[in-house]
Amino acid sequence: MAFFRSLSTISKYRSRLAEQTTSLGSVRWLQMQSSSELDLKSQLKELIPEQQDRLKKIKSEYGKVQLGNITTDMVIGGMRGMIGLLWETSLLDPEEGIRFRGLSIPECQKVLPAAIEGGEPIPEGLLWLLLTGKVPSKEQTSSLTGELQSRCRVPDHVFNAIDALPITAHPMTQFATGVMALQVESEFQKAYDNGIHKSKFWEPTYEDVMNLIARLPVVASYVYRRIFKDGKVIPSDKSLDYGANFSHMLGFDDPKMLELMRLYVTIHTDHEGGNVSAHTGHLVGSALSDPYLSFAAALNGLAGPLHGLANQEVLLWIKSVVEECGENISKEQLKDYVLKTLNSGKVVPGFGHGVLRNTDPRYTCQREFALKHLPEDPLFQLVSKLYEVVPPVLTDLGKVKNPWPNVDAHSGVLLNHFGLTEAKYYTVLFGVSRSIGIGSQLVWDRALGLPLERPKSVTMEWLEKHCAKSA
Ligand code: NMX
Ligand code: MLT
Repeated sequence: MAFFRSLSTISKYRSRLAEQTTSLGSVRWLQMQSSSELDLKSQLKELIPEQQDRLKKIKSEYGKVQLGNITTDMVIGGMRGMIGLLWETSLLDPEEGIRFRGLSIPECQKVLPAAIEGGEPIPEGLLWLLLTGKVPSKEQTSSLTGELQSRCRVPDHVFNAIDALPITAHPMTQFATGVMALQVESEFQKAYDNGIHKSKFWEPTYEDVMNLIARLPVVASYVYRRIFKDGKVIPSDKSLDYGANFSHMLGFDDPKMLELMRLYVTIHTDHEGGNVSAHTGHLVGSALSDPYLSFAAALNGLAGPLHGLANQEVLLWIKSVVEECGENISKEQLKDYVLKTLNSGKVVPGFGHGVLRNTDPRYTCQREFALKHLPEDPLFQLVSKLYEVVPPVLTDLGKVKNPWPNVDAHSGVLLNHFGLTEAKYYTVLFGVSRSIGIGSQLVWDRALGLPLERPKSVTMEWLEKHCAKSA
């Protein structure tokens, strides 16, 4: 298939990787492109017709193939396990975890361009991969860094809208308000009002998505500096890549923190389509709401404690453990604290998952980062102890389907180590990263002409009657 055509520049390693991903996931063939193909939008223009044909073929050949049975449990149980939407950019395996266009996190760490030799991938590389299904070259990634920098101007009314909120408003409220204020510059909305043909919808969507991704670090760091640093804003540094520049604008220039931010933004981008934020962005986008409206809605889902706010909850919970029991807490004491949390009707934040049934690989790569850069950090050591203590306690409850840690169990202690100690801000970081996954899929939603999302709902009476008849 031309989408994954091979080129002579593919290294042996990449060939092996391509073979491996063929058998494992969505990527049929990974290619490294020649450095002359630097324009991402032209790449998409070439890929879209092929993918449109592919979807048409799936529809005509397999449209009536069953993908599973819907049970009453699924309908009243939050649609767990129910296949319900098309999401091209990533796929989640319950045991193995996420693959971005067929690549696992360790594979991304090997093949995506890094800012320093052997360092963490830079998020622009992942954005390219999610949009095209291809591993970008270093030149392509740098070109994308430049493209994002050229789009990062944020109009004053956005800062004024944020300033209209009390400083005590939650950072996610301030951030989502900033995103809504950015919406007034939507290219999609303008084009739609001017009567654009639906075959061209993806183009202004692409413009909005790229502008949104480019502008979010500016808005997010404004929120941080407004709330926690007396409003002293730090301008963007055009010599830096996306993740590093975001860290810089927040006020953190330690090279290790820049690496952490690159890793953080890369791994939080996408988690297939059914999670609350991605699904919300896709649902709202299906009404042809523009990417700003769709992403603002997604952020409001991310702000819930069972989803993205869990990263805030984890650090606050860890700090409450330390406050009550000290840093050198024994495993027995820690177990008692976990039981106390459960007995007061709360969840243990950072553990469990709607799909995963194993330790989240996003947790594992953060643990590896900690072992490399901050092995002696007392809160990291506490997180390591939690890994031993919490799963057996949750398993003993007899109802928890996944007792293992998720991405949020680890991120806070890393940020805290480098001075970003304000837990209430953490979900904003998650939000900046998630724009890359949701935005990439929104471009494909429009390119593939995916329809309005409108599942059927039923009442309890309907279920009683229907199930009594089928029993
Ligand atoms: N602590 C206590 N109870 C839990 C936990 C946990 N960490 N995880 C699941 N349970 C309970 C859950 O509340 C439910 O109880 P009940 O029947 O009384 O309502 C029962 O176990 C069965 O739930 P599951 O089917 O295992 O999990 P579900 O798919 O419903 O929910 C989460 C998944 C992620 C919402 C849940 O594991 C949780 O609340 N975890 C803590 C919050 C968290 O870390 N969220 C972040 C998820 C990742 N992200 O970034 O979005
Ligand atoms: C996510 O990254 O969205 C979370 O792990 C939640 C999910 O996948 O359901």
